[in-house]
Amino acid sequence: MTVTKEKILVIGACGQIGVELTSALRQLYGNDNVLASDLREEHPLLKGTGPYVTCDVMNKEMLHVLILRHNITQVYLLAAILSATGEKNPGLAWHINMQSLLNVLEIAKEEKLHKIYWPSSIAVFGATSPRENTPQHTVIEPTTIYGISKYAGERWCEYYNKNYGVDVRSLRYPGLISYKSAPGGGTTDYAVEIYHEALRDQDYECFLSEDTYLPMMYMSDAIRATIELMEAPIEKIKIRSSYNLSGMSFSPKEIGACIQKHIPEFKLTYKPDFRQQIANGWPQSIDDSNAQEDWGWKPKYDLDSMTEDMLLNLKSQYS
Ligand code: NAD
Ligand code: AKB
Repeated sequence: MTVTKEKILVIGACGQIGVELTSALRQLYGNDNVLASDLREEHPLLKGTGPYVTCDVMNKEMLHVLILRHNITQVYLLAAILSATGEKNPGLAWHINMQSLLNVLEIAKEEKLHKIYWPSSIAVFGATSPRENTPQHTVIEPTTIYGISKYAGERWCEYYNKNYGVDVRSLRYPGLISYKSAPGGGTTDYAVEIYHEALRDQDYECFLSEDTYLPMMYMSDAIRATIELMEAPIEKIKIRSSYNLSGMSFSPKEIGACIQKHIPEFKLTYKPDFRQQIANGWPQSIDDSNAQEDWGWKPKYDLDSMTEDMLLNLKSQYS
């Protein structure tokens, strides 16, 4: 393949991360050099900002043709089934999360693509991992099908890097909080819903208990981390499974109190459902010293600054 400049394909571009990552990549590489794709219709925020195709990542032949036809050199694979949706249909979650990754890794190997990005999650950890400051290397026994698929995916990434030289890079994202595109069926989604409901009804019934601490991150930090990882010189990337990544840690009660500083009448109640059990098996906070040391990771947002920014941006959407 003779390509002189980077051409990027984002798969799952209409999801919570995809919309913002595609926009950030278009700013960096130029609109025409970032091809957005998804099963769904193009997201309104992407319309008019660059090329878009409908593509099912499970159809390997079509994906292969698309990559060749557009001279793609890098793929960001974001299509997946998240934790809560995955528990409702484990077979489908396993099939989609695994086969999508294998399709991309195999094409990357055959076509010698320059770089691949694939996100893992804090969901790889389970109840037998240390819950506070969970280290990079520790006991990893995930109990959700989502976590199992992410852990298996990490092993595949390392395997393709070590055995075939595929430059695949990965982050274990915490729960991500954003206002541009809605979250897609995760256990941490409450931390997005709560802002919408605080502004709409001043009332939110949380599906996790008040003291459930989870690792979280504001989307702009997650996008910056992704781009910094992908732009880092190859010799700095020492972990080829997936890097722990940390932003902040809080409970529903704490985020509620933070919102009440801006909306004093906001009322928060709790009705834990099946997602409580998923959250109970996940870490409360993450040790990301490998990411800090290897490629200089540092988050910017804490709970207060994120809340201020979320409310400011959502207020203008609701008015
Ligand atoms: P999302 O559900 O919001 O978006 C996924 C997108 O993939 C959707 O637009 C969906 O239409 C698309 N998709 C699904 N099946 C497809 C297929 N067969 N072909 C093409 N597209 C398909 O998910 P997200 O939150 O943006 O997550 C992206 C990635 O980041 C996933 O791998 C997820 O596990 C990971 N991650 C997300 C979070 C988070 O808090 N959002 C945290 C940790 C890891
Ligand atoms: C989920 O809750 O499933 C995701 C994640 C932490 O991977 N947000």
